[in-house]
This record gives sequence, structure tokens and C-alpha cells, in this order.
Amino acid sequence: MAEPVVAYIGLGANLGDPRGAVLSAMQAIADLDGVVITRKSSLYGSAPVDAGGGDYVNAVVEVQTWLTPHDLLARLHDIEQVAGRARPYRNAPRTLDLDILLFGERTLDDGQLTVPHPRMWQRAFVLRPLAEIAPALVTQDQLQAVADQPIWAL
Ligand code: PH2
Ligand code: MG
Ligand code: MG
Repeated sequence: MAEPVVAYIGLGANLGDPRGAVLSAMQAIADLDGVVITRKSSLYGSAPVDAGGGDYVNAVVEVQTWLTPHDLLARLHDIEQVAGRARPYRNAPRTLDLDILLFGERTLDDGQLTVPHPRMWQRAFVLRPLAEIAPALVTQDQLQAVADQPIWAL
């Protein structure tokens, strides 16, 4: 089997039972064929960024995967669907959002998937949990740049 790729997945929810949804999603990701979770961040509470609704629960997981980026995205969408994800409008409150943040060294932008995630470096709810599990990937300057965004450990 070819070498796996190390990828990072952002988890977020602010509708229904956000904490339960994020924890269940971690288990669902762990249960995927061709995906192994290697690190899980703590859960964080965060105020919505560029969005309405209630506070979010956010986390990031590191995985090793043998899937292609698009196959991984499709499996993550399946998990969102099971969690009752609806997409009434952009950045609407959601029962579960799973975003591929980084996929090895790959860069990709084909209309379906953009990797690295185009807004990840502007978002404390991504950078703080990412820095917890992969400190080499996030600089102090990058954390400083989002220090005004309210985020707290749960
Ligand atoms: N996700 C968004 C938009 N805004 N804000 C927070 N705090 N957490 C999120 O996961 C989030 C957001 C779009 O996916
Ligand atoms: Mg998102
Ligand atoms: Mg998404």
C-alpha cells in the first residue's frame, strides 16, 4: 500500500448538541476505512467568525490517510449528512462542519476543494487547536494575528 498522507481536519458545530456532534464526528472519522486519527485537539468554545448564531464548539484532528483528497472530502460530507447538516445559506449555523485544512504538502483548488483551507490562517478557531496538536505548523505571529477572536478551552 502506498504511503499515507498526514492531513488535518477542522471540526465545528453551533446548532443542536455541538459538543456531542464534534465528539461523534471524531469517532466517525476514526471509523472510516483508510483513515487513522493520530492526534485530537481539545474541544474549544469560540464566538462565531463571519457568521451568526450561537457560540461554536471547534477542534482539529490529525489523521493519516490513504484516501485521495476528494474521497476524504466525500466521506466527511457523509458524516456531516448523518449529523443532519443543512446548507440553507453560506456560513449558516450548522450541526456539523468538517473541513480539510491541510493534506500533506498538497495544494489544490478545483472548485470543489481548496487546500490548504483558504481562510484557516485568519481563524483562531482553527489555529489554536492546530497549534495544540501540531505546534511546528503555526507560528507565534500567526497566533498573535488572531488573538482578538474570542476562543476558550472547554
Ligand atoms: N465556521 C465558519 C464560519 N465561522 N466561527 C467559528 N467560531 N467556528 C467555526 O467553525 C466557524 C465560524 C464556516 O465554516
Ligand atoms: Mg468551515
Ligand atoms: Mg465546510
